[in-house]
Amino acid sequence: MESIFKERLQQLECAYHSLLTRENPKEELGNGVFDRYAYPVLTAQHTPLFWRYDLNPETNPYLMERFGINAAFNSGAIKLNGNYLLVARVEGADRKSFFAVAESPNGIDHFKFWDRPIIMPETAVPDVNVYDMRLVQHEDGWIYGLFCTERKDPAAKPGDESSAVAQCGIARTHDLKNWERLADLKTPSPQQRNVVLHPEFVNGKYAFYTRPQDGFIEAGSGGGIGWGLADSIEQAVIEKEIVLDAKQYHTVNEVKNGQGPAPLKTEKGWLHLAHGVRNTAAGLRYVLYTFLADLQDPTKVIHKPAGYFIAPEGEERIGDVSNVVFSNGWILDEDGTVFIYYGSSDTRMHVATTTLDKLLDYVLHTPADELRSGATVERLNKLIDENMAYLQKEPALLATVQP
Ligand code: M1P
Repeated sequence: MESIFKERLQQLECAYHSLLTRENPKEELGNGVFDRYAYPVLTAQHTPLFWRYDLNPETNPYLMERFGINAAFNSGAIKLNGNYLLVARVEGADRKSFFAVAESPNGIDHFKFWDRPIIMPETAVPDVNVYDMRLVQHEDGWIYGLFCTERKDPAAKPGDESSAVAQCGIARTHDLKNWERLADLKTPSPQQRNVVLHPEFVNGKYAFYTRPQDGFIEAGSGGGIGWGLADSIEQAVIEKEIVLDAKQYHTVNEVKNGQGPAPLKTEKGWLHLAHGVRNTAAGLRYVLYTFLADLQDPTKVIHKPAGYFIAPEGEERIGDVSNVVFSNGWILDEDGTVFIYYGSSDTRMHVATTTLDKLLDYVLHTPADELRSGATVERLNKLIDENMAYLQKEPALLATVQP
């Protein structure tokens, strides 16, 4: 028995080591806007063996998993001391999510979980489930983690074991190790998810992107990416909530949408990444889209390319909740590289890379959705006309691009 245990442990260690040290090559060609990579950056198998197994042969002679990990996805992201850190949503086999930090020296591969998950202090009403943390380095000097806290709906009828209430939990830290929990955000909406803190004060107040929703799943009449101000962060209360990017008929966000990570400040405006959800016969489809908001008035959307920026592809399409990409973390490097971290199908994490220049070019020069097929055809014909005219003037190019 002892030799079986030892052999199995050796095999597990070997597989774990290869996974953690595997290089993650950039995929070829791409669409010119961003690059994908060959492998996910985090999966359930990236969690340490000493989380999943009792490593004592006396108490676990078969070397069975004693603590199942189902998934590692939807991660907040931040760069600290030169390292790329993801605060992942790790989901146990028991369906409970918790937060754990994984660190990489280059943001693309070699992500390794810290030895212990985050111990998130609770409020007077304990969270049943916590997930999808957005990390923000705020100008007040703290790093904030805003996340969804879910509890059973106290108004659920007897026998209803699935109705829940989602709200925004707020915690702060300087090192991602020690966290101070603050009061949950209060807003005029019955439920909230996808709440994100704006990195700067606005009129001396804390500013929040919200996602007002009527029920746990349905954004309902509230829908859209909202915005509100609060005097205090310790007891954050938003009295007035407005919608800055509404859901819209026959677009990628017809059912609902939500802010991704905190926006990046650029010279052209606040650059946003968000998710949009549409209905299909096969269920909901989650994609990522971008938009730019005015620097002086962050509630004013000034550019919004039509359609999606990233949609699920290949293995990304399949998982616990299929046909989903979701992002709540990105990192802007000093050299202008942007690391976009996104979860696929509520199962695993990926990275895509681009630059701030490319993102601004994309958001400024991709035409907006004009909301009709006819207008889409007009837009396509305009591009074809311009290309035809250009190809006539450039015979060398005409030899490679055959119209
Ligand atoms: O299952 C897809 C996503 O569903 C929720 O997002 P939203 O509130 O916009 O519907 C979240 O639970 C998210 O974690 C999940 O990826």
